[in-house]
Amino acid sequence: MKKKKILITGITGQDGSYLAEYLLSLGYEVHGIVRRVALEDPTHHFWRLQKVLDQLILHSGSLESFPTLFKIMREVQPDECYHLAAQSFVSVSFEDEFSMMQTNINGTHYLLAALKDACPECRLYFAGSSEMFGKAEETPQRETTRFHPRSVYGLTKVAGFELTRNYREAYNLFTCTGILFNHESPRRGYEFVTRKISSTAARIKLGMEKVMPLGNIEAKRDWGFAGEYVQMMHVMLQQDVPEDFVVGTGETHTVREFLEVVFGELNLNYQDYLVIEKNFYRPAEVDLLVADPQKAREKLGWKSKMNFEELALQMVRHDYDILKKGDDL
Ligand code: G4F
Repeated sequence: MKKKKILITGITGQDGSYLAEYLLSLGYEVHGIVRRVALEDPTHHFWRLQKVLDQLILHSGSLESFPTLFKIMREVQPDECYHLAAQSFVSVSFEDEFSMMQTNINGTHYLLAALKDACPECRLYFAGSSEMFGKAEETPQRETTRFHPRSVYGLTKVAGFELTRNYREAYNLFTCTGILFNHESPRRGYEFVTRKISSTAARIKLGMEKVMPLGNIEAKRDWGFAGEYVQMMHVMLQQDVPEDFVVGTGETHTVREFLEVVFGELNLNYQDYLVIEKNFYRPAEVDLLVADPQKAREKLGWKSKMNFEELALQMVRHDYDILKKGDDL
């Protein structure tokens, strides 16, 4: 039987790498779009894909170019496309709003247009975000909760969500959005708060660092394990009808609690190292996010397995073990 073909944008990131591994394990032919600079410097850009790199088919392309996306779509003719690529660090959206708007909104629009013209049978998953809820009007947040983004990043995700819905309705395409709450892992980028804490705590324990600089540690997030969440992306595209789903654990915790678990695991008291720095505060914060994943539970069979504490422990043990061996993170 012919292998199903998959195309992933953002394949070099945390979610892209877990998704690629998962889909290869299901027997798919996995293609990825990567920037030319990544192909020129694979050691630096492909570390998350090391396990499966030789099984992937990579195409040089950029979200900023409609012709390139169209050409790749036409040549690959994927059965499913997972659009994960984006500028995804919320803080940056306050510093470089215009570039984030450009990449995230136009990139999604170009990809949808390329899909419609070059490969309309392909099913598309768009990576939405709980940042779309922002200053949420109800708790927990579900698919029907009104969006009130608090950053340009959140705003670009709302635009992507609406574009995805509009292409579904206007052109009868199978396109849907997963509204994923924060999902972390040892592959998380170091700029995000969980990985910043796990890596810095490990360095402090080993005498390589002295302080833990942070911003608002009272912010609450619904944190789950990225390796599980990518499986839901796949399940969403196997439904009979395209629909949008919220995916999260249904639990919320503060950044402070994450600090406690991580530093506690290393027999340290985070208060001895914590330095609150104003520049890590955001001009507009999202104070509280927590998912109501009932729809995903009922229709997709979703249930998060790794809890908050296990996730934090997994991350800090990973970072500590690597640094202790003398390797760099
Ligand atoms: O780890 P964060 O930067 O993640 P954030 O902003 O919640 O966004 C992440 O999750 C979204 C899903 O809801 C994704 F769409 C998005 O792409 C990204 O993956 O910050 C978490 C919280 C914030 O409230 C922030 O103000 O931690 C607080 N925080 C406190 N000190 C800090 C810091 N965040 C960072 N990155 N660095 C700090 O020093």
